[in-house]
Amino acid sequence: MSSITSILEGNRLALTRLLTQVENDSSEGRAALAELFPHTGKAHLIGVTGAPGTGKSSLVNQLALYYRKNHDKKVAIVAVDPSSPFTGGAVLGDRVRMRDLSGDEGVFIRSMATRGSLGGIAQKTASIVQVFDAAGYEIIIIETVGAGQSEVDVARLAHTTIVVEAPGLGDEIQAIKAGILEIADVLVINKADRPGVENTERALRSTLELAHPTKRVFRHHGKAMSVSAPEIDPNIWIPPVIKTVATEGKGFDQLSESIAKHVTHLRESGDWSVRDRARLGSEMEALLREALMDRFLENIPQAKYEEMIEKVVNRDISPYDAVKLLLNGSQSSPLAPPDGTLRGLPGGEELG
Ligand SMILES: Nc1nc2c(ncn2[C@@H]2O[C@H](COP(=O)(O)OP(=O)(O)O)[C@@H](O)[C@H]2O)c(=O)[nH]1
Ligand SMILES: [Mg+2]
Repeated sequence: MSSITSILEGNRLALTRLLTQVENDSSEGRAALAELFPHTGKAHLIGVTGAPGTGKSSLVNQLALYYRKNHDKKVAIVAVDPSSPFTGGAVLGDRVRMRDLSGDEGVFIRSMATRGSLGGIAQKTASIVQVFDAAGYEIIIIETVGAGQSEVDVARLAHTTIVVEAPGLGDEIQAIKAGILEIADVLVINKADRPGVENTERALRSTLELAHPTKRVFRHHGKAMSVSAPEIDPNIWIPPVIKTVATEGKGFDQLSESIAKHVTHLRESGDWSVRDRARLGSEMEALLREALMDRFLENIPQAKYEEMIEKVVNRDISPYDAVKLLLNGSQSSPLAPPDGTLRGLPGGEELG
């Protein structure tokens, strides 16, 4: 039986092996990804992001358990967080909680090594997610630590992005950046058992109101009328605010209900395909950039490249001129290789 067939049939050993190949960006991995790709596009990708310590890993655990118990869905967890219990940096309590999920054949947990460039991590995460999707995991939860660009990258990858906040993380305004709210489809205040929940909720709702006004005032026959945003446009999604206690499994009925509503919204508004297209488009673009750069560097001797940087550093020429010289100076144009293939792309030979 081919390894592809094993993956499609849900063989865990074959899956583990392939995930490693994909993470190492091996040629076997790339070939398998190309073969598996037609089987993808079925899973619901849920991103979970937020500051360290807000309880993301605990929440992801509980959410996975919830989908197992109440929906009997196959769940994969991809943790892109150096402090995640899944990545081995676990305190004992986290390991104990992990026991809830281990031994369940319907759950697969994979942690990502976080070395390498941010772009590289996003690319690998996208590939890993494709493997799980093809292997029949219906819910794929991606946990990333809230650290700027990685949040945005995950939001781009996921259909539904959950932003996790928690009370008592110092200055509320600091914790609740407007930028993070822009990517949130569902807002969670975890640790709702802790003091200060009301403050966090108030701060969150007022920031949210700025980003997504829920009421608009109209002048109608000289009278001011307040109309709620969904009445104006039913396609507008206003992120709900859900309170959870991840350590006790509280609030997960409401959380899963909000997630389900978001899926319905994505389907009905057409945003599901819009997001799918944007995600695959940016993945393709990243691969294209990488392939073009590889090909370009192949045609330019390293010494020449270094020499050009030197000239720019000495202010002899501008970066623009350096690029122009490098592009014109190569033997063959990097855009038109003699063998007509795009090297470095999975299945590149088909692109001639
Ligand atoms: N009191 C309380 N503690 C929680 C809750 N959720 C998580 N924790 C604890 O907060 C700490 C950080 O949780 P973790 O899931 O690792 O957070 P992460 O860094 O965001 O992934 C752990 O000690 C958890 O047991 C909660 O709802 N209430
Ligand atoms: Mg974590």
